[in-house]
Amino acid sequence: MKMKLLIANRGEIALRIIRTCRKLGIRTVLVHSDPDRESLPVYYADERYPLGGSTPGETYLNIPKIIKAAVGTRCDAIHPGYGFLAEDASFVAACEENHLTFVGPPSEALEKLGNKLLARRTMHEAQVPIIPGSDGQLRDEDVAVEVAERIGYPVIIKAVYGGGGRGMRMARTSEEVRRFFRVTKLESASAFGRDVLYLEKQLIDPRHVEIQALADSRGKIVTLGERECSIQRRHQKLLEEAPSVALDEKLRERLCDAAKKGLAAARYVNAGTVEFLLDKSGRFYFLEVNKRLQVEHLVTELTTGIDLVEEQLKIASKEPLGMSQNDVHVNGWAINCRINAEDPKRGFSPSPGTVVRYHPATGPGIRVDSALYSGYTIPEFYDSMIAKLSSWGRNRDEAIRRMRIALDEMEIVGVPSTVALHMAIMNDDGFLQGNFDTSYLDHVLPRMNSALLEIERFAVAAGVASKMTLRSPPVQSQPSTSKSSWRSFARAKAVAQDWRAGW
Ligand code: MV4
Repeated sequence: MKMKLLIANRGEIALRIIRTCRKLGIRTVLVHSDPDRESLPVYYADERYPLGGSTPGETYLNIPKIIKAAVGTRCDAIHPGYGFLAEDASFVAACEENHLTFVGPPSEALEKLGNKLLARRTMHEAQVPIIPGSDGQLRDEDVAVEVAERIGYPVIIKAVYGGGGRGMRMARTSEEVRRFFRVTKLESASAFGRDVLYLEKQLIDPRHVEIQALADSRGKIVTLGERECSIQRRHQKLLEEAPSVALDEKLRERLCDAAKKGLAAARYVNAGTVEFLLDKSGRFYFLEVNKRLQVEHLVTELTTGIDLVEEQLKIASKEPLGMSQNDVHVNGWAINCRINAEDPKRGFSPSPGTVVRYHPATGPGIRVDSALYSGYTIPEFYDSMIAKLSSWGRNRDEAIRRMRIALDEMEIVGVPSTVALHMAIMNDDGFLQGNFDTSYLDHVLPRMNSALLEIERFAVAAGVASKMTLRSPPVQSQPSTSKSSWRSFARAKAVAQDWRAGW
């Protein structure tokens, strides 16, 4: 592919995109903020372009600066990664105006899925099941109560322009509908700039399962199976796997068919994901379309062998899909753990800092996507995910066993991380039995938290700088040779293993 690509993102996803570009012989330009100047993707990109500034608004969200960079470096295309400008219709329009290929859906498709109500309507017209609720926006409180009484309580009042779990409230009675209609409207106006609301029946503790699809510019669509994303905390996914234990072949086929119909109706092009909620009786409902490459795309890559970034670039270059549905085979099982620099002691609040030692896990069936290196200082301006640790196995059990080994090997010293939490999940009966839904962490986290705090006490008492450390280890008073520091590391591991045996 003859192309020069600007990457409008940072961290592990910028590195991920660069790797595929190097494979395909595509030249890359990476824009970056001041704090990201010494990041790995900046080092690996063919060209670097400083945007100037630190905040997202000054840099990765700044449309004029990014367009100027792309035009000035003679790029043909822009890959937005995820987050930042990945689903921003005005950014896509700015690309189109400047004859830059946006690696993502065309603005027309973004419009058809532009907000939650439009997406709901598009899916409904395509005969994709949607959650029972209001047909359009709720004009006033009286209409809201009318709809709620018709579909039955509990209901959820949702802000059409809300996101990430913000701007939604559960109501159990007509009084609550009236009260929450008013507060959600006010909150929505101030938080999202628009106060349009709708209402849905509330599903109780559903599972969250999503279908990955690829659509080319000729209208051909293939699905690459599902990802199980129920294990999340406050609407932040923590761990994803493919396939999902909740689907049998028949249900999987119905979900994939629904995703295809929905994306076709939206005239969708490029990689996209259709999210569904699954209720306890095996019914499924459309939730949202993710119009981007997702954080968790690698579990799909591991089970299908398809390079999703390569497919995105080919589709953006107007190439027809090189595969048909019969060529897609889901093989084995993959799990992805999001490693965040977060402190379980302080309610998992982001805890940036300097990673004094980083040792990624390796070995059979292990993949790590990360821009970390020993000595790297995590900037405070961006999100707290610092690595994605994935395992693949011939079946779920093998993927879990490999994940345990990898979590045990992974060393992130200097900042607290979610490594120990993932290990606790890999040993939890509910997880092992596949018996979980979106409420999973609410139930098990209080129980796990005491274990996580135990680990910290142990680590501090033993002076151990292991991945079990939930906060920075004490600064070493005398510099040690690499040999002796390696020996103390090995000793610390032995102590940790003895201790863990009794855990
Ligand atoms: C729901 C729901 C139950 N019933 N809608 C949360 C984020 C937003 N995108 C949609 N969300 C939900 N909508 C109805 N009618 C439960 C959730 C929900 C959820 C959805 C996906 C993944 C995790 C979740 C955790 C809590 C609630």
